[in-house]
Amino acid sequence: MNGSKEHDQICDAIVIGAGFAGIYMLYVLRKAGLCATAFETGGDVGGTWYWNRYPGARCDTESLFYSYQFDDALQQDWNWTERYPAQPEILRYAQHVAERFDLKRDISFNTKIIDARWDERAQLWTVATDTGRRNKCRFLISAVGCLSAVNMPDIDGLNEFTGERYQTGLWPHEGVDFRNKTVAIIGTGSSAIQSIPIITEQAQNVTVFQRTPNYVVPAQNRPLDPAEVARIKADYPAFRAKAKATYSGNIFPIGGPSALDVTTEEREREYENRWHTGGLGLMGAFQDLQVNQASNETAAEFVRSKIRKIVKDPEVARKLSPTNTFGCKRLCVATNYYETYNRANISLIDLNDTPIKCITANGVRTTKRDYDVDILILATGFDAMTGALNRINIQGTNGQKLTDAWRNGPVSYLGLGVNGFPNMFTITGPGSPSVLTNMIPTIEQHVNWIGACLVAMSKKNATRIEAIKSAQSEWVAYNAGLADKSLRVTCNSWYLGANVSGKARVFMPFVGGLPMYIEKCEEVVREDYKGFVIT
Ligand code: N01
Repeated sequence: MNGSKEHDQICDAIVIGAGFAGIYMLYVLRKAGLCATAFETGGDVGGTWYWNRYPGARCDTESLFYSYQFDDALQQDWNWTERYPAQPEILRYAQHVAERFDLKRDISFNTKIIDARWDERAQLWTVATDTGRRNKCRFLISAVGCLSAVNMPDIDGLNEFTGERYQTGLWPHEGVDFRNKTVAIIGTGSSAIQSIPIITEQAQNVTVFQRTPNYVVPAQNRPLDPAEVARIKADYPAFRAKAKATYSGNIFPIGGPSALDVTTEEREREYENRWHTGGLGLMGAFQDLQVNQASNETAAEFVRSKIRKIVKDPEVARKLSPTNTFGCKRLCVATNYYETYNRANISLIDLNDTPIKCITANGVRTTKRDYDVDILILATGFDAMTGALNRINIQGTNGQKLTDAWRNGPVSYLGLGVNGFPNMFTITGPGSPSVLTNMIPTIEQHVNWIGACLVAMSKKNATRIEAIKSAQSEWVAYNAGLADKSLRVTCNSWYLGANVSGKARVFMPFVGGLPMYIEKCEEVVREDYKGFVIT
């Protein structure tokens, strides 16, 4: 590490990242009387919503619930305009929160942490940034986000392309002018599926390169009805509590029976209702959709039947129809996705028939032909859950690297702490429900837990906390056992790290659901931080 000793500054905590997790962590640390500072690669707060500015970027969780609840005045004062918030509105909200609670003064923007090392003798972390700064802290708190390290696809010739090239997760702030342009989009995950309808409306011609079709449900987005907002705000804590008691922390109901224990008509009615209601609720139509393949197939076939009805060209409809388990990859929520394929200026290339050979100076070359384009968009996702942390050189006790500890997949106790990395906390880390849930309430639960832990340590005059190896191994094995019973392990999803070449195939988020997880976290506290050594 560079930097002279006189530049070292010591604070209680350093927070990595100033997205929704980072800014709330700063708030909680300050309230606890601790001195804390955050470093953020971006030029402002917002995290994922700072970077993902592609056309159509929008959250698939309802705005009234994809928001903080720690401050009642904040949740009463802030007025969301649409059922599903668009990226600019979410970014404005993050900025509002940072300004309202005067958090920006403790954030260094445009500064990336590149190195963090634990010093056992001094009981301190030393953190270095790409701007040459060096800080010391007692606690290192990761708020790096689960989907922030973009995944560069392993395609030959990417740098040969001479036109405009964009990645959905690193979209230019000034926007992109698609008028009279020919566009290639590689990837058909959530980011592509949200942006394709809008780009196709603007561009002269769009070619979509699809490797795996996804299940896409309509958002049925709409302006929020003031009466509905008033009803929720009048009883916000009760609505929040109801959401917290569900598997994913969402407000939509989860069906009671098995999909196979109702008549065909009842099942279709339920699916139709949820399709027309819109959003992720289709996942919860029946309680066994994620564990019973035959039940799952009824939902899968329902979506395929919708595709056949919407898309006029039967061959295009066939290519768009997924055959993998419904909900195994993250369900996509969008507006007019399938309808867009009825336009004359869009073509769908199935990469299973004609794989990409390489990128040329002019566009995309498949095994069949060249597609020359003005703009190439990589909608190829993220090195999820571990990528952002692994890109920092983190070293724990005895110089052990986090990348080595996680070589065979991430190990963590509760997704909060890692054995061998004392005084390091990971907000929504691997091994916690994180991406399977509504992220902002989940972030709040982790931040509150970490804040309370630090206060408890301070009361005991304790200075060091570390996850115990056996507790960690038990937790990892418990999650793996639950994941093996779920249908979520049956496809090549980013939950499993399967989208990144060479990454260990391990189901990373905790799959047991939010209520079970929260109870476990609370039990650990009740039993004096069982599974951690506090000294
Ligand atoms: O990324 P993805 P994303 N050649 O990994 C393809 C959240 N999110 O940015 O499936 C060709 O889902 C890849 O193909 P395959 C949400 O949690 C939320 O879209 O691996 N294709 C896939 O089609 C989401 O799940 C929101 O076969 C290649 C695509 O690229 C997560 O972020 C909005 C390839 C990547 O899809 C990630 O979504 C946006 C290659 N070499 C994102 N490499 C909302 O809130 C990859 N692909 C609504």
